[in-house]
Amino acid sequence: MILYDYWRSSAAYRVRIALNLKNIAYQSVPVNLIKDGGEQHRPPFNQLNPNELVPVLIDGDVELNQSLTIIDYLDAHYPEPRLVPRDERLRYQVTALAQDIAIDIHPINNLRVIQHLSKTFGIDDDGKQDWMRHWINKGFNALEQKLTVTSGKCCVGDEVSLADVCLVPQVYNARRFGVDMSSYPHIVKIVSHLQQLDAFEQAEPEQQPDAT
Ligand SMILES: N[C@@H](CCC(=O)N[C@@H](CS)C(=O)NCC(=O)O)C(=O)O
Repeated sequence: MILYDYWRSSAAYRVRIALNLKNIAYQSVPVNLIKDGGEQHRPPFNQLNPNELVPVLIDGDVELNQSLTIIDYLDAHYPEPRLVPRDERLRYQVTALAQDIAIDIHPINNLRVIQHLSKTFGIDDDGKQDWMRHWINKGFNALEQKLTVTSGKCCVGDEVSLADVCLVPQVYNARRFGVDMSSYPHIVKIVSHLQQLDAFEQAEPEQQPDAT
């Protein structure tokens, strides 16, 4: 399997965690999102994914983008451990939490959004940090409340799921942009537990070969 990856990409970080949890060996192909304007915008990568976003996963003749779709594919073909539970109630809890992060929080904080804020609207570094923190805090406030109901050691009960796979990279981003995590005790406790697991530790941005 080949993963088009970038060490600081939180969407790619989700897929790295999922691959590690399922013990799937893969080759990482780094796509530098920053250097010379970003390799994602040039061939060969933009021919592979016209969205110009990582991750992309290749498994034989299967080519997939979108981290949640990639993880859905992995769950179907490499079912142990399952990241989306079969139980209907748990499944909806897990997928809603994962989408709260991957669909509602993450996209508005993406690199291309931040670059557009500065290039088109002249927003300075303080303004960009403020934007990031605002939207992460808005999402985390809701998430924290939901986790008081659903969580055990993990986001939903004690089993690692897709929600955890999305949470850890989002908290990495939050810390990177100086979000005060003291208002989110459930999130902090869950992430402390998950970070001790090998699959999560080995997927950390600073552990990746292209980390600078
Ligand atoms: N919805 C996509 C999001 C992918 C995405 O936003 N990737 C970011 C890194 S986390 C990216 O490649 N950004 C490049 C850019 O903004 O130019 C997924 O879940 O895979």
